[in-house]
Amino acid sequence: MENLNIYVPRLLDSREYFTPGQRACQGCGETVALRQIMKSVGRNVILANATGCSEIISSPFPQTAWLVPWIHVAFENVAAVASGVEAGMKALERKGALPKRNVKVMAIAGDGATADIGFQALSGAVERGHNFVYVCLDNEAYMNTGIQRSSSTPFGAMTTTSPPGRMSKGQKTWKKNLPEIMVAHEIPYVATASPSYPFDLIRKVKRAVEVDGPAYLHVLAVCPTGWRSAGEETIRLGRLAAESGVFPLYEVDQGKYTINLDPGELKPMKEYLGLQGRFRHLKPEDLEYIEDRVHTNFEKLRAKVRMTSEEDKASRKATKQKPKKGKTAARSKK
Ligand SMILES: Cc1ncc(C[n+]2csc(CCOP(=O)(O)OP(=O)(O)O)c2C)c(N)n1
Repeated sequence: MENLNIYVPRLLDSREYFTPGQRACQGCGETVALRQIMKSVGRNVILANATGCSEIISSPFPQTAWLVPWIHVAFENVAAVASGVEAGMKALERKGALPKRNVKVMAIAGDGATADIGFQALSGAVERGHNFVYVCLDNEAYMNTGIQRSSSTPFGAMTTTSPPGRMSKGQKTWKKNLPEIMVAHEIPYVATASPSYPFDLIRKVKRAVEVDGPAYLHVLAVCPTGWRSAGEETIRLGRLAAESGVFPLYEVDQGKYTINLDPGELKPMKEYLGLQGRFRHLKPEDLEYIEDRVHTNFEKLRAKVRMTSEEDKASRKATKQKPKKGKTAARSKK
């Protein structure tokens, strides 16, 4: 990919729907992700955006960085609002009061809004089968309010509410596995993505928009302010997150798992965690402890790929073996 000017315009919309001039911190991974997401979605969309960095930095009255219809909603109800917009448009189209234009509805929220306060609304909206895309921008803490822990903060990380000290190693709990919780809802499409892999992210957004029914995208958003990392390391950190297995890039399309980046041998934990001041207090044995867990989880993911692959299904059929787990058929739009 030597000449980006020749290569990229063929794949990407040159127009911006999330414009420059917003007020994010230097090196913010979330804004890179939003720019890519919006290029992939285009303008035929209505966004519901929960309170959080993405909303704060993009909409200081009377300015806005959004060139598409955009609704700011509270922390806890972004999925409820998005599902209401989708249901409302469907009803109006049915009555002939609105022309059928296949407008997509998308909810955007941070990990605090998704994993904690807005979780109930998200579970309800996807369970009801609304045709919408939910994007969680995971910067792994409540960042815009001053770096408080969320249930998506990784084990050992320092935040203002999980400070390390004599009695503590920082965050005491393991990161809540939101993509897998969404898979358990049996929705048509779930994927993780990172702006450090733009073409992978853009493809996943297109797939999420195209499926009929709820789709969930979990996007890693490196946050130099909260992670205590250098702004110029943002893209590298996103790559290391995937290559170390901490944030595996995978998708579950109609129940079938695919790992989009399996490096074979996972990179050592210290390459990834070592670039972040929030893990500076951890000792080598702590890194080993985290690495063990990461490797176990990656193995589980590989096993799910095998279990849901066509080849495996075919061989089970041939030997008339029953699958170990229940049916993984995805919930489709009602
Ligand atoms: C019910 C409720 N609780 C708390 C807040 C205060 N608050 C606003 S944004 C925010 C943090 C949001 O965290 P996250 O969703 O991870 O977004 P980020 O700021 O990291 O982008 C909090 C706690 C609120 N607005 N409403």
